[in-house]
Amino acid sequence: MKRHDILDARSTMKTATTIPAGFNEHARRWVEECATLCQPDSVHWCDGSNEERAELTRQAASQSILIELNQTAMPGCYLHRSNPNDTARTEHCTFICTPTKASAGPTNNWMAPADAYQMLRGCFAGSMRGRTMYVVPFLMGHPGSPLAKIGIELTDSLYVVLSMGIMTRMGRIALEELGDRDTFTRCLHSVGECDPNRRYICHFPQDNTIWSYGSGYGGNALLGKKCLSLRIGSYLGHEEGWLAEHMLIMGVTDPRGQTTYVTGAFPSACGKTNLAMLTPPPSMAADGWKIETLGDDIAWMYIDGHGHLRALNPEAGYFGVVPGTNRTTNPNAIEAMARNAIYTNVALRPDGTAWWEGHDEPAPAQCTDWTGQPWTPNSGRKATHPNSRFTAPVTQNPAISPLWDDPSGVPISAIIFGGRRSKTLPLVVEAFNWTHGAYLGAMMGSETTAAASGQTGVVRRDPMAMLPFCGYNMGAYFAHWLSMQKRLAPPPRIFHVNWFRTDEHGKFLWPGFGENLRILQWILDRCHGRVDAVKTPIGWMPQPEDINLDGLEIDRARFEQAQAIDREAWRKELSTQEELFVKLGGDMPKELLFERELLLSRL
Ligand code: OXD
Ligand code: MN
Repeated sequence: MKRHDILDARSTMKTATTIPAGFNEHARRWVEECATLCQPDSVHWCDGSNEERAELTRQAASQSILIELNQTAMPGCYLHRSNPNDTARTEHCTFICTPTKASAGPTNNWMAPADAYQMLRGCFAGSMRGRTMYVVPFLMGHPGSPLAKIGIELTDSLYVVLSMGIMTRMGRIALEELGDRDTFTRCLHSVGECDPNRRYICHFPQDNTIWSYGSGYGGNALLGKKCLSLRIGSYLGHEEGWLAEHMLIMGVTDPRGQTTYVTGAFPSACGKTNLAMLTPPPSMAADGWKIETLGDDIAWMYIDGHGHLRALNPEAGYFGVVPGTNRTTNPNAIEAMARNAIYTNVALRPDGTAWWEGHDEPAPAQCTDWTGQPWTPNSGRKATHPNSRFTAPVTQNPAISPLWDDPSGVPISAIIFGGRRSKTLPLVVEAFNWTHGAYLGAMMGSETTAAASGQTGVVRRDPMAMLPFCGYNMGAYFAHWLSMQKRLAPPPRIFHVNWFRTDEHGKFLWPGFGENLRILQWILDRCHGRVDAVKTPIGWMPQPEDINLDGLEIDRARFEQAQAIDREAWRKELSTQEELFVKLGGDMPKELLFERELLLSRL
């Protein structure tokens, strides 16, 4: 069943609607087809205005979809409690529906498009009875940019509408960009009955279509983010010669006043938002070091007319993890979420303010937990869901880059890969060249924590942090990365970092957070040819005296421990990479197989 065949001739749209100016004929016809299928009681066409936001917020509050927080302490802030069965992305329910299984590749779940449409049509049929269908036009990327993508999301969730209003450029701005074209991503979403056994997030790259059913969670339901900007985006990037990446973008200004831009890919729970918003340690701030955020989750990267890699953030908001965020770990995030933010699944204090584990203030004597139950510190459970989130406009981040809104993006000097690894991986290493760098990214992994799985030290391979987000065959994705090199003059340098290495007592060897700027300082020095490095079997590594440890409690010996190469552990590391190589089989580019052989022989 093709998406344009969804109209069932026997049914008619339940409510005739007046279509506001700005929606073109293609949009109108498609909305009508979807309304015929989903049978909403009414259709609301969003214009993205402040008045509309105020009215929809009022409605959401009156329907208890949003709970108004204390407006003196947290102006414009609301709390949303999700269904407890719907608090995270569901990778096992996420499908890439390409004509052949091979083009989705062995790391993605696959369904044949015709089967997926037929099955989902059954889910969506009548799913919006008694509800309103909201028509949400949105823009990912900057108005006027050739890379910008327009989507229209149809949803029955007011939480989704209000969140899309923060996370994207939503409303008329998107329609103006679309004009009378048909080239918008058709995003159909219904929370349905919110049943985990009837939850499907399906992508149809060839149809420029996303159908998501049965979940209201951000990554499953705000379809501009992971679904469009990464899965459909990476597919388009492969077709059109650019990259859609799960990366932060930041500018680092040194005491000379020179700003250098870097991107970084880290799997979830490795501190990507914290790094993107890093606050320099006082001694470095006094010297003139400064950080500017361009993005904390997604980077679209293309090669400009001079052969330079440039990156831009297609989003307009942050959807950040709340627990552990405080004035010490991330003061910029605290400022960004202080107003006009939607909090999901945090705790509510008696004074109407939000609280979470890792808040600046201690646990309240009593409060209401994320599920709406009374909670005290003796309850024996957390007050906040570990994946509770804030949604806030990027412009509220005090460290926002003045270039965040520049459609041409920023030139990238370094790409940083990283994971959470207690052993083996050093604090920082630089790749020998682009191909070696792609290999470091392809072999990236992160350890599961004891809290999450009961098994510490189990490495999940997450190539370039894209395992859940690559919209096509991972082997073809690696080949696409490798092929970029010939068009880059010169390619950015590639680094691998690991903030999480521990000593024999399980203590972190490196303090992390703002102190990570010291490692960025070396990365910048390398980019600008200001510092030498030591050639090791795994890549270029800093001479200890070239890392600025002034004012840090850790000494040179500890730093060297964080950098040590344990050859035996590396050989084991290489053998555990085998699994991914075997899984990708013949799709794995020969160059990466060769890099692995070379590393083995160097070891
Ligand atoms: C993620 C996110 O899951 O950004 O990676 O929400
Ligand atoms: Mn992410």
